[in-house]
Parts: sequence; C-alpha cells; structure tokens
Amino acid sequence: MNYNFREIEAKWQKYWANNETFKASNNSNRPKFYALSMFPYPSGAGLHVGHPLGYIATDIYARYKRHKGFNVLHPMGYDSFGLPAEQYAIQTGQHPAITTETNIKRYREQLDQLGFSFDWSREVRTSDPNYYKWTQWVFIQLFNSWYNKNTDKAEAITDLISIFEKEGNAMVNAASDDDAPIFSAEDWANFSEKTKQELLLKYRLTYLADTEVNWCPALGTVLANDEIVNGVSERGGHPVIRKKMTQWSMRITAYAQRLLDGLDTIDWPQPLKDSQTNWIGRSEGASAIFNVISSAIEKHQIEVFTTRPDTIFGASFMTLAPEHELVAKITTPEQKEAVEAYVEATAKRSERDRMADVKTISGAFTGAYAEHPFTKEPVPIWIGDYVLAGYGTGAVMSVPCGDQRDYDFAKHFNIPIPNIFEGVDISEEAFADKEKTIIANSDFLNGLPYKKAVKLAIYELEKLGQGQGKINYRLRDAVFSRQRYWGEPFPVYYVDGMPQMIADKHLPLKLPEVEKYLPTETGEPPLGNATIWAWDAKNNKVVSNEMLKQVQHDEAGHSELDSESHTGVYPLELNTMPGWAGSSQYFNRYMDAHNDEAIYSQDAIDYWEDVDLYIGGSEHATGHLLYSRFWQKFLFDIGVAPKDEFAKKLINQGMITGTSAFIYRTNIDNKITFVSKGRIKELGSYLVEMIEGKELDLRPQNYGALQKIHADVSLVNASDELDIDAFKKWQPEYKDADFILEDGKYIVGREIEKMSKSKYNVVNPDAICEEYGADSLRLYEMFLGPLEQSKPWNTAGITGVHSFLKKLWKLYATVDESIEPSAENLKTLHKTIKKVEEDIEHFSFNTSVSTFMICVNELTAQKCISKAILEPLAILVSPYAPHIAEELWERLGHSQSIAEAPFPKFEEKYLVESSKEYPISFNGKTRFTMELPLDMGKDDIEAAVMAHEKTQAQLQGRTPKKVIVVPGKIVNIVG
Ligand code: ANZ
Repeated sequence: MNYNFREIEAKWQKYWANNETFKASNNSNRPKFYALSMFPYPSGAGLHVGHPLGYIATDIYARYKRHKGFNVLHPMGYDSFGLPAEQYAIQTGQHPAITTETNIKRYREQLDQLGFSFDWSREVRTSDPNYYKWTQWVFIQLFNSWYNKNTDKAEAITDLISIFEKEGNAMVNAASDDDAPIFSAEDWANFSEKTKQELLLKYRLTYLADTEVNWCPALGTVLANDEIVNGVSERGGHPVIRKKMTQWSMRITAYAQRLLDGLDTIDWPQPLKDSQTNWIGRSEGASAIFNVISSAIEKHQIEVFTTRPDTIFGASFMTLAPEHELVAKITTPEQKEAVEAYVEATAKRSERDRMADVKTISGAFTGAYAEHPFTKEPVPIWIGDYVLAGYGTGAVMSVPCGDQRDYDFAKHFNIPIPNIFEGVDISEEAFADKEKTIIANSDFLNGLPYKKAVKLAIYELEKLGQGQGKINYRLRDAVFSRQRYWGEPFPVYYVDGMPQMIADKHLPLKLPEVEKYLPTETGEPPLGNATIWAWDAKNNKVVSNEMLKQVQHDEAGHSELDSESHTGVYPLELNTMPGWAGSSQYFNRYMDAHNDEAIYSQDAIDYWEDVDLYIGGSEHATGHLLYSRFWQKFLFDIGVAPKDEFAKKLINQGMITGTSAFIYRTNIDNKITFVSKGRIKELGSYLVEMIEGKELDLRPQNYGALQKIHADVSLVNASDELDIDAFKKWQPEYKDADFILEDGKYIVGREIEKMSKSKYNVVNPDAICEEYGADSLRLYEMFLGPLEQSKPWNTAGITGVHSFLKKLWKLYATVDESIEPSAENLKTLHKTIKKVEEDIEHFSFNTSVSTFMICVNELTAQKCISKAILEPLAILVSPYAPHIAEELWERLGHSQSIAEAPFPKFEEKYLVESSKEYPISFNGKTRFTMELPLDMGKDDIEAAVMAHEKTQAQLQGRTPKKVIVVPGKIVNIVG
C-alpha cells in the first residue's frame, strides 16, 4: 500500500466536517482550554505559506490539549470589514459584501485543506450584522459610562448625573476632558439639555470632540497613529497631514495605568510588552504653574509638565508649542508678526517630523515674560516646535543647563544661560546618575540627592499653590471615526447636533446601500451618499432622508432635545468605525457566537472565561492588542467579562520570509533591456554585445540607470533561471524587451524579504498540498525553525518531511497485536513521548519533528510491528500530521476518531538501562560483545564470559592468567 495522501486527507477532512469532531460544547465537566489564532482579513490574494504558520502551531496545541482530556475551544472567523474591499468597490463598483464573500469562500477552502481542528459552528465575521450588532452594543455601553478615578473603574453615566444633580462636579475625580468647567448642583439644574449633554460628553468613555487628526487626503480618511509608518499611510504610502475634525474618540487614556499594570499579570512576549509600555509612555514628574507678567486685567497662567522639577532653578525661559492656546493672547504687538509667521510655518510640519528632527532649531519670541515661581525673576516666553502640543501641557520650563534641546535653543537664540550650577557636578554622567546627582543651586535643594530634590521641589511648589506631582502618559485617546463605507455604522443619530444612541433592542443598525463608495461632493463620508439613512425615532427604524425634518425649537428656544423622548426623524451618523472595532471583542463572542439576546450567555462566559493561548503576529502590538485589552477592562468593569485581561498567554509567530527574485532593467538605445545578474558589472565598462544580431554599445552613457524589478518567483526555476517567455506573458508591457543573457540564460538576483503579494515572492500552499499533502506542509512549516523566529521559505526542503511520512506509513504495513514490545521498542517509544510532550508544552514544535524522524528510523531498524508501540505513536503524531494519524488509527482497528484518544503516558522505567553490552577483550583487544544484566555480580559475569563459546574459541584450551571484570564497563582476559 502506498501512502496516498490525497485520498487520505480528503477522506478525513470530510469525516471531521460531517461528524463535527471539533465542535466544542459550552457544557462540560472537563477542564476548558481556549486556543485562538488571530482571525484573518480575507484578502483577494488568498493565503500564502506564511499565513498558516501560526494557525498550525495553535492547531497542534489545541489537538494536544484535546488528547490531554481538555474540552477545547478552537474557533476561526474573519475580520471582514476593511479598506481593500472598499477600494476595490471604488474602482469596480462591486459591492464590498460580494468581494468579501468571494474571498471568504476561498479562504475557507484553503483553511479546510490544511486540516485544522476549527469549530466552524462558531464562525464570526465582523461585517455580519448579527456580529456587529454586538460591536455597536459595546460602543453604546462605552457611551453610557464614565471613568471614576476614585474607584478606578468605569461606572454608569446615570450615576454621574446623580452626582451632578446633588453636588455639581467639583468633587468628581474622573478621567475627563481637561476643559470641563466647574459647576454646582444649581448650575446643573439650570443648564439647558444641550449644555448638559455637551458637558457629559466630556466624561463619557466614548465621546465626540474636535480633535487634531491624521488626515490622509489620498485615502479620504483619518488614520490612527499605528496606521502611519514613517509619516505616510501604512496602506499605500500616502502623505498624512494634521487637521481638526469632529470625531468619535475612545477615552483609552483613562485606562493607561491599568493597561500598564495588567502587563505584569499576563504571559506575553517581553518585546510586545515593551512596545505597549513605550506606547503608553508613563512619565513621573510634576506640573508647575508660571504666572504670565502682564498689566492687563486678565491674568494668564502657563502650566508646564516636567520630569525634573528639581531643575526648576535652572529654568531661564519657557517654551510653548506654537499651537498653545495662550500664544495669541500673550504675544506682544511688536512680536505679533514674527510669531504668526512662525505658527503658520510649523502647521505644515507633521508631529512626527517635529519629533524626529532634532537638528533644526526654530522658534520665535512672544515678547511676554512669566514670573519664576521661586525666584520671582522674569523669564522670557518663547514658542518652538520642539514642544509638542499634544504632550503634557504643551508647554515646558526650559532648563538649558539640564536639557540638551533647551540648551541648543538657548544657544541658537542667544538666550542667556545662567550659571547657577557653579560648584555642582553637571557632567553628563553625574546627571544620568539619578541617585547621587546634585543639580540645583538653591537654598533648599542644594546638596540633595536626586530623588529627595524632586520630592522637595514638588512639596515647595504645592506650598506655593503653583504645582503638584503629576504622572503623564504619552498615550492619546483613540480616534474612532473613519470616513469609510465598509465598516460598522455607529448606532447614533443627532438631535439638535447632539448624539443620541439607538436603543439596544433596535440593533443592529445595518449599513445602508450607497450609489458610490467615495466621499460626497460636499466632502461628507461615503454614507452621505445613502438616500435611506435617517432615523425615525418614533418607530425606531431607518427611513428615507426625505423624511428628515428640521429640529423644532419652541418659543422659549427649547429644542426637541429637552423632551424625554424623541419622536421625529433625525440624521444618522455618517462615519463608520475603524478596523479595530470588530476585532476588539471577537474572542469573547466566539464563546457564544450565535446568541441573539446578549453578547454571550452567562453560562458561556463563566465556563470559558478567557483565552488560554493566543497566537498571532507582532505587528498588532500597539493596535489590536492594546485596544482589545482596553475593551476587555471596560467589559470587566461593567460586569460583562469575568477577567480584565482577555488572553493569559500570547505568542508572536515569526514571519516566514520569501526569496524574492529580481531582474535588472535598463534602457539601451531607448529600448527596455534586462541584464542577467552576472553581467551587470560589465555594464560599467566598455562592451559590445550582440542581441538578435544587433550590435549594442553598452558604454555607460548609452544606458539608463539600472532598476531592480521584482519577477514572480513562480517564473524562476531552482537554478535561478528566468523563464523569459512566461515572464513576457505575465508582464505584456515587456514583450518587446531585450534580454542580455549569461551562458544562454537569464539569471535573476535573489533576496530574502517579507513574503507578500506585492513582492511577487509568495508561495501558494494549494500547490504544495496538491503535490505533498497537508500533513507534509504542516510538518514542514514547523520544521523550518523555532515558532517565534523569522525564517525563509524554501519549498525544496519539503521532500525531507514528506519522505519521513512515507516511512511512517511503511512502519504500519504490518501490525501485530500479539507481539509483545521489546525493551528497545519501549525505550524508543517512551523517549519520544517524553520529548514530544516537553516540546509541545514549550511550543518547540520544530524539535518534535526531528524527534519523530529519529523515532521512526529506530523503530524501522528494530523491525517493530508491535501494536502496543505503533498505537501510541499514532497519537503522538496526530497533532502534527492529523490526517495520516487518523488513517493509521482506523487501520489499527478503531472506529472513533483519534482526536480524543488519551495522550500516551510517559513511563520513566522504560528509559532505565537494565543490561549492558560488554566489550570482551583478550589482552586488551576487543574480540566480541556480550549483553549481560547490569545488576549481575563480578563472579557471575566472569563465569558467563568464560562459558561463552567465543571465549573458548579464543583461548583454545589455555587457562587465562587473569580475568579483569569492571562491572558495567568491560571484561579483559589476560594471558
Ligand atoms: C524641565 C527639564 C529639565 C526637563 C531637564 C527635562 C530635563 P518625558 O520623559 O518624555 O515625559 N516636555 C514636557 N512637555 C513637552 C512637550 N509637550 N514637548 C516636548 N517636550 C516636553 O519628558 C518630559 C520632559 O520633556 C519634561 O521635563 C520637559 O522637559 C519636556 F533637565 O522639564 B523637562
């Protein structure tokens, strides 16, 4: 019997689907295990061999845990809202839902063919209204919550309203907008409904505000910070500018400290934790208030944030961000022109540029002065774009003798640098040594070690009422509006300009149909094209825009907002949610994916609780993985989730890189010419080349600059030779190009790069499955190297694991139940069990593959046919190569799937050696060996050796002088 993997794999894939082998029950006495892979965005290109790497690892672990007696949840779904489908829609008019459906079909086929143990009954799609109903629901809960810093958790906004009604907001300790004014209970009672709602927006966990956003004109949308790489959009590489827009924001900053603290409680990779820590960017320091010196009645104060309040005596000027709101107010008439020109100039620079550029020093003097809190000396106030508007308070006290940027700024503008550090060690080393540096020359800070000086400076500032200790975070609230079609609609309508939530029971609010997927002519987002997109608040349904009416104001100027219920027809929100909305709760939804009444039932969440193992890419470190932790903490606060971290353990799989192929293009005599790799160097020198009988002069002045172009790797053979005809067919624009060959061949250049469709270096798993089978592909992906490391793909290597599987298959050709396993057989089996179990527990899947190879080689050499050995071996292999394992299992006489067979138990005793192969020497020369029990005594060993016929043959009747026996080592017969 041959190893017919095609038949076997198709058979078992069908079996698993028909029998719902991997369907997890929410009701089980067994312990739970929740294994999760990051769900994919179903792109048009389908899967390449890099994608399944993490899925295979999760699958092995999930299957292993099943063998170990766990009730395993291993779901899969699709992150199916997103830009590519929308851009395709813009180009072709094809509805993104159709493209998405087609792509999902293809993904499903590809996933099925790899033999994953997914519970497909729980599939979710973020673009499915039955799913996004719950994304909208979470949004509404956030809107209806505020963050109480006293209890350190989210609480109901209705509770906050009660506080306002009773005592106003002076005593409220909340995460809120900085500009929330102080009001009393009486004020509150007298506020109009609109004012009340405006004030509440300053406290809600999702709120509408005018924010400076990253606007990408080319994409027509706002981008999050993590969607921008090197100042341009991650998708498409388009320029991004700063712009003020009214947007929904998520008050993630309320959770900054808990997001940091939580990292200590989860087993996630350190580099990932580090990047979240840096992204959150906690700084401990102080705020200090400087009073602006002015004869006008209106007094201004400038609040600065500093991590070094101990250096305050060195503050010899102040610098404000050019966007700081006080700039216009304090600038003197003489300086107005210069300041305005400077403000205008910096508006053109992105925040990123400003942060990255430490060389250019620019700024302007406002003409104003502030009073130093302690010395009462006047300090000049400057503006400079090295101070960022969005960080701290957007203002700094500048300490040229402590801070390099301040120093450079002072030097550049000739601002006097006071020599207050006389006699104090201000060398860089002394400054960096925070334990012992003495940095301030003042009566009360002098001579103190750093930490004490900081504390004392804060204390003295507090005494003056001009400052306090402050912790600052770099993390910003997350902009949540996108000017896109293919995303979740906000469950929001507007009455008199104020946002109102659609009641939970009327969700989902489904995405409307539009004629065009582009922004409208008036610059509204694509939903502005919808003609049926107004909310009938009486009948709670979406109606035609024609029914929209102006909000009525009665004679007293009250708007419909003032009445308890709205009965009119109102405009709906035109933005949609960002890509990360749907992925921030999907792991929870899988627990009870089709529940229509709630995000999940209490039973389901009580049983599954959280993800035990989450595997996915590290590129999500400060996007999905931060936002999800935030939502989870929120759901925990409102009692919806039992855990405030959603995943106990996380592994980032390394990237599989591709071996890109490059061809080298130049122009010769105005003709596109490709030069074989080995001949590039000749281009620099004088050379006459014959191509198609034409003489070409290859002197440098005759050819254009050499350009490297990707060629699809499928057009190149194993010896790096390009199939020129196929290439011309693939890129018809080059059908008339010339090719300069070497030895009659066009040789491409090779480089390792990220595997990606855009680099034409993708290897398709379908062809590999067809040629070698899914089990070979699974084993090979693991065999490539440690899971977390990045590694290059080389299809040629797969033959090794494929022939291993053939050997494994052969090993089962004859299996005999009646044959007792030998000690050798048992030893091989048990050392394999031990190693494989240890490997899986440590996610070291590559080393298991080589262990299997050794095991099969040994058992083959031992001619093992014992069922007692081969049966457990099939279970060991099954997480890795499940199809062949199922088939062998069936052939061993089982009628149930191998999936739940108990994992073999390792027994130490089989590894303990009980006998020894003694080398038997005559006068120091080994003549033969003898296997004897290890516990045999010296005399018995001697007797046994002497009785052996080979000994007799050696001695030929002589009596030896001496027999030396070293138990456990050797026997030497002398004489
Ligand atoms: C005085 C001082 C003296 C400072 C000294 C540093 C060293 P991190 O650690 O990043 O939080 N700063 C504050 N707000 C800023 C803004 N909006 N744009 C640019 N710089 C700003 O850094 C905090 C320090 O960065 C603060 O402490 C402030 O400079 C500056 F010897 O104040 B420091």
